[in-house]
Amino acid sequence: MDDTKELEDEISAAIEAAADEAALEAVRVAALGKKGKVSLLMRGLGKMSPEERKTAGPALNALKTRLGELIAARKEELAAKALEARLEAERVDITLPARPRPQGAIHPVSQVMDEVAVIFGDMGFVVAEGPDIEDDFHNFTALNFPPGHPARDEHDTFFLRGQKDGAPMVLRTHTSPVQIRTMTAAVEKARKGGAPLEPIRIIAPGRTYRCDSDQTHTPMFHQVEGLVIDRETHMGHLKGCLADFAATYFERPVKTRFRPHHFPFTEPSAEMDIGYSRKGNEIIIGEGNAWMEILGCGMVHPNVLKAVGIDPDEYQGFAFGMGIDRLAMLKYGIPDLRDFFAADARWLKHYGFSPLLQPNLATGLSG
Ligand code: 2U9
Repeated sequence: MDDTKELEDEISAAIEAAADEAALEAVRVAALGKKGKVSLLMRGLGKMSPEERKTAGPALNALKTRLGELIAARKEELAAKALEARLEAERVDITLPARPRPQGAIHPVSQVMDEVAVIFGDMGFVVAEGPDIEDDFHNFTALNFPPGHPARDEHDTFFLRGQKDGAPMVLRTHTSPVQIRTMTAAVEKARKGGAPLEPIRIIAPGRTYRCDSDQTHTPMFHQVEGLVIDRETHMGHLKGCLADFAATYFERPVKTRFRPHHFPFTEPSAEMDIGYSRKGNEIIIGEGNAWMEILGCGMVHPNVLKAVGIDPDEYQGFAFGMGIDRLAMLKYGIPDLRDFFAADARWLKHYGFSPLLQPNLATGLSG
């Protein structure tokens, strides 16, 4: 019996010393496995006299039970320790700031297109779009450009190999063709419905192309043009609409003036300047004795109305056009137009806008 006590001490110490579940399992097998020390003693019972077996049997069973319990307890202990170790190793400190995820940014051109759409949207204008590749009729003839007009020259316009009605297709030089298409559709709708022409109030933002490239001109740039057609629209509506636009866009009172000008598609035509002052090399928009032109406008030329089948004695309207890139540079102090198209992520990070921003007149156009 002494050697079972010795054995029990030896195995108990081995159970206590087992550093992990695998080691503990090895101790269990060595003690209670088929060839384990305790199992061999159990097998020895068969060779004992009935007398001896009467005490040895229960003693060995009790030993086996005790060791089994010790192993089970140690197994739980080790499992708890292993879990503790995992929890420590895999701990997530939820108080850490979120991992910085590279955020994109909205390009100033997209931002300004949204702002302009919100401002004119509030005045009842709808956004209209059209193709970048246009035919001669929609880009020139319908807009009262006579044959041989310099704007039709190659130095100004990108001509494509494709032709329509014998004239080359072009990359549109303005978004005016969109207004032509809109008026044509409205005339068609009125004719089909046997109803009078419905008033038109659209803006046409989009890409435009000119064969130009220098510090202030890029071959592709962005314009937004607007068109109002109704029965009694006059220059007062034009001036009020555009003066309002300027103040709303620049989000402050802005002095405006209208200077006579000429465009083939409007008569009379004007350019609208806004007042500004210069402090050092900073431009302060709104007040001051200096003037800068921000858009062109005028009453739609009768020839343009006739070209789309609208009777100029019945209907009249005004139109305007402005460069979006230039409006962005002015409002957000962006120095070089060419950077707009350089796709430099650092530039965009600096001058770009949050994708979560929704320009609106209530809380501000630029957040
Ligand atoms: C139709 C009739 C008239 C659009 C207009 C301007 C004046 C104008 C330039 C401003 C800067 C283009 O981006 S820019 O280079 N545009 O000055 N645009 S009136 O007049 C129209 C348009 C469509 C049917």
